[in-house]
Amino acid sequence: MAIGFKSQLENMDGIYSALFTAAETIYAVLQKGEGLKFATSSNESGDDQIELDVIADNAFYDTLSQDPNVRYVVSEERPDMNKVSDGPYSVALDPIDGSKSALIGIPCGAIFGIWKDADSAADFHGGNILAGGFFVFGMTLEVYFADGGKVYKGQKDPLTGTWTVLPIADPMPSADIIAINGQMQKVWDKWLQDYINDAVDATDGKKPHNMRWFASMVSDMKRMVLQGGLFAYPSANFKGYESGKLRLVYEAIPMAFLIHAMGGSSTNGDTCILDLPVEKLHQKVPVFIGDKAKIEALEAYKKKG
Ligand code: FDP
Ligand code: ZN
Repeated sequence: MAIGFKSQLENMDGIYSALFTAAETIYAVLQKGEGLKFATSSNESGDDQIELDVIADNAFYDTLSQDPNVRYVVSEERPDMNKVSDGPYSVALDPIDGSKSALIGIPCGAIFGIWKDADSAADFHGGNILAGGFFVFGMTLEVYFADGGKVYKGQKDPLTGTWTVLPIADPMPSADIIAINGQMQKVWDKWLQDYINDAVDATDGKKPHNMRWFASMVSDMKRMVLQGGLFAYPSANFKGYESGKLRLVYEAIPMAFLIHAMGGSSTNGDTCILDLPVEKLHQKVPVFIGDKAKIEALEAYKKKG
């Protein structure tokens, strides 16, 4: 399968080919309407799996494990790092992101990051990531990713089966759109309640920020790449949500890496997501990703308390 894209990074083309091939396999399963049922299993984070989570995890593992340049595969659906070869690169994956939303037809996708010389969980930090982004299994099969410092959008033509992958040259767009699940707002920290309340304040003729929440990070991030805004999954003073819901290694870091490459920014509230140390493979982190002005404003609210 030709993907019509040449990585700036050495010996990386086989990894992209493996990722794109697995994404095609998963998309074909979805197009047949298969995999959209709860399985009887759960993953390391305690999430109930749907059948597609398991199918997608196997699809990525099967293609990536054939590439001699892949050292480890890390996945939301696997408790430990899986050693594949002594190659230089390791890939971390959320094989199906947004699986609960996929059950009702909202586009889900897959998130990936590629690291060099990673041998332990701690090596999968944001300072070491070389490439990252996400596939969207929507009306068409699409991919958005940063390879080194360059950002690309790819789309598979459903009629010819050909991929077109082109650089996104424009800087990150800016829009007053916030993607956040408000269910925990009563138990958010006060500074976050203040930030969101001010952002959506419509009194005295003020124009409130628009609220949009797919509950599928890849879909919310696709909107961010194309239109701008802020994506937030904060911590809450509620059991199980003390560090939010999203995982640092295979959700937050690849998405932050992509948005930083577009000129955007990210934080956990105090620190850039790409500067956070990784203690555990499946650790959760509060996530705020968006344009620089919004991230700066949000951090200022937190500092103020
Ligand atoms: P899902 O559990 O359906 O895979 O990866 C976690 C994720 O979805 C994100 O895609 C999404 O942004 C978030 O969880 C949705 O969380 P809520 O159920 O709290 O809205
Ligand atoms: Zn996810």
